[in-house]
Amino acid sequence: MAIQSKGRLSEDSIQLIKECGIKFNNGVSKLKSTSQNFPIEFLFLRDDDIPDYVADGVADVGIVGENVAVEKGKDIDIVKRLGFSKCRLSLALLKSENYSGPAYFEGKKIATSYPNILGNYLRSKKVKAEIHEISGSVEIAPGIGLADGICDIVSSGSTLISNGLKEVEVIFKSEAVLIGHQNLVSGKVDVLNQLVFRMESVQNGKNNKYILLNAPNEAINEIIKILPGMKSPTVLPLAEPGWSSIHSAINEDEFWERIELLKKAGAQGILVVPIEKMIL
Ligand code: PRT
Ligand code: ZN
Repeated sequence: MAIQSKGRLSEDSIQLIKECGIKFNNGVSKLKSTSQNFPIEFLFLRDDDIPDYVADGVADVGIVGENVAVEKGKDIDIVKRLGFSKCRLSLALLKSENYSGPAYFEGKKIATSYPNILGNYLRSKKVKAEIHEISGSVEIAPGIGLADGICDIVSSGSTLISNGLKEVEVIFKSEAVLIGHQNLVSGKVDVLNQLVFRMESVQNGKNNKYILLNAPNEAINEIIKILPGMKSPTVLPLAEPGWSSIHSAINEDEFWERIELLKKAGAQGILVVPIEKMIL
């Protein structure tokens, strides 16, 4: 497995692998490391090289930003979206410019490190613009007269603002992805399936909370409707007659809304605890 040696992806990639229970030694200057408890070896690389290594089969899988995976255009599979390092690839202009829509870029010069993704976008909008490929410091290009606009990665947007730019179009949304070689031998497919299963269990755990609450017995049916749980909630009698304790899992996205409904239905003493892993 190829992972970024240092940079925005490396810490979260290593954390995910460790949360999957895979132990390995990641010393600062290491280029390679073998897990002590899972049949996998890690290569620590620059992110730009990861799609090539995976396409060539030097690495079987890798973790890379989707922006890099797609830009490189190599024959690889996107096996799983990993939910971290979220960002977007956007077009931006000097803030003094009047922007009317993608046709603004007709005949203009755009600086970017993503010529392929940008080229596809411009073709889809039937806009002909000159793509000026540069490998870094893209955001200074309009200010120094090198280009009319830029196409670059944006996360908070503060880099654009501090360079006097405004974001006018989002052309691609990205997050870290697990990529795989297209023709893995069957033994390696089994290992990859185990790895994906572990990653999904970790992600499901993060997306859900374990909830425990007390309720009068007459409220149980209504509470069960609000809290469907993995199969159905656990209902245990409390020492106090006429009361029960109800346990279930609840999705992070619907959490606050459900809590309000539970309170209205008569739930009391609600406890919410994190789930480390969740096997569905
Ligand atoms: O050394 P190596 O080649 O391995 O790393 P790198 O410097 O090429 O990449 P790195 O570590 O900076 O980014 C790796 C991946 O992280 C990218 O390919 C994206 O998928 C993802 N990512 C997430 C980001 C950002 N957020 C991000 N904000 N990559 C870059 N940025 C830069 C962007 O280029 C711009 O300069 O941050 C600036 C914008 O940030 P905001 O918050 O000011 O908008
Ligand atoms: Zn890079």
